[in-house]
Amino acid sequence: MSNYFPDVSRICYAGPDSRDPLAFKWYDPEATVEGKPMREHLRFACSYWHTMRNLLADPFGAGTAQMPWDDGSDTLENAERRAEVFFEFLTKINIDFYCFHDRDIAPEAHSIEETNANLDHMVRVLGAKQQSSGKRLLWGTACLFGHPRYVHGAASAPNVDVFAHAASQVRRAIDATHQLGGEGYVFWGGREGYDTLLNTDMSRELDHVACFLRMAVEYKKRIGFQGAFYLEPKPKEPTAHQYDYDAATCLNFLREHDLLDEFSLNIETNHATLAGHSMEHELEVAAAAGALGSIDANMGDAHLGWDTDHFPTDLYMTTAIMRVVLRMGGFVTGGLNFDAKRRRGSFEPVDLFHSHIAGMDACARGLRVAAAIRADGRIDDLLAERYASWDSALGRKIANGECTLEELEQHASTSGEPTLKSGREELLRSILNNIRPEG
Ligand code: XUL
Ligand code: CO
Repeated sequence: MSNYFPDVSRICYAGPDSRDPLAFKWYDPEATVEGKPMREHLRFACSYWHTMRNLLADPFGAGTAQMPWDDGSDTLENAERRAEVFFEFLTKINIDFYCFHDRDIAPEAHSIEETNANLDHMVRVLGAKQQSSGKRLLWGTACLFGHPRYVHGAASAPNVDVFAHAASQVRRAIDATHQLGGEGYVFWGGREGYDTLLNTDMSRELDHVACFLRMAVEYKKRIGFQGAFYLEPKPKEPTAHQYDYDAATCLNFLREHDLLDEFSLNIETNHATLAGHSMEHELEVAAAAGALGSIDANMGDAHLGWDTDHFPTDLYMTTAIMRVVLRMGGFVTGGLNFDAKRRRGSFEPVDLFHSHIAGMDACARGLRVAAAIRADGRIDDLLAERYASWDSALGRKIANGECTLEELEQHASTSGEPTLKSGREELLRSILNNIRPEG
């Protein structure tokens, strides 16, 4: 193995009392929670774009990230070196999966043929690295937002030639994902949305996006790709309005265009908050529709209205996330992908480790607390009790659609004024605060 991080050896579990900055305090990959190893619950993935390609520039200043292995060129040698560094990182941080955009791993060239050849080359390089390291691809995707040709959108572009370019790019990105045994493929509508309705035929654009996705589904079936297709909601950035606004909007779009059987959602925390929702809300909406596929684990800053992609370190939030994941029986093809970047001031290579350790430990602790909440049972019991009247004969009759308004009037007039109970919010929060992590 290469040695681009000479001062870091493999990160190990040292327990909550450890003061070693380069050790896990809560993530013990083989320890079991609810009978399953933590690594299988959490299915951590590392994003190629943030870890290898993010220079930490912001709108006010240049990149600060120190990447001594990267000469900044668009050569295949540089791309291969990045892959070398990335797999050393995955091995040392002990993350099993990764995710990429086509353009993260291989440089775009002057012709489609040359670009595809670059991609094919890097797929072979990454395939060999997966083989020797045992690492796996959680999902792949196409970058349909970076190149200037996508300025007005890709699948929603007003220009059909742009749509064709995007289609050809997605075709190859699905091929790459398939060849690398990817468990899923993400559609994040980078620039699918609008800046002003003055120049936008929204319903026409949405029909085009549906055609695009339908062609992708047909292609997937044609080549025998078994992985999951995910749609990733986001309400704004880079456009003023993104069509995949939030989970409910995506589900409605998929239902309207008869695509719901073919897609589930990849929910990202900071996108949820940009939409004015909590992550828990978005996960509940997706899970209720049987469509919670995967998670982009990050978070925003409460003081900023931007998609800042902080590493997830809020323990209440990671607990809420893992409660939903446990309740739905765990991930199938999905996992927790760190779509997260270090702060601009955290520019040293070792900060890649500190940031991932912080995120992994927060998710692991969230998992342990979520399991403890379930084992404790008080919160679930209070919830069940709150709806107990719906377990009555009348409640079941209504829920089964077998009741009429007239019957209910009869019931209301004989049962008297309903007896109400407290919602007990503070009690619930107090119980939550006092539950200790399992294990
Ligand atoms: C952008 C974002 C993307 C997608 C993949 O906000 O989240 O990185 O996850 O294209
Ligand atoms: Co994302």
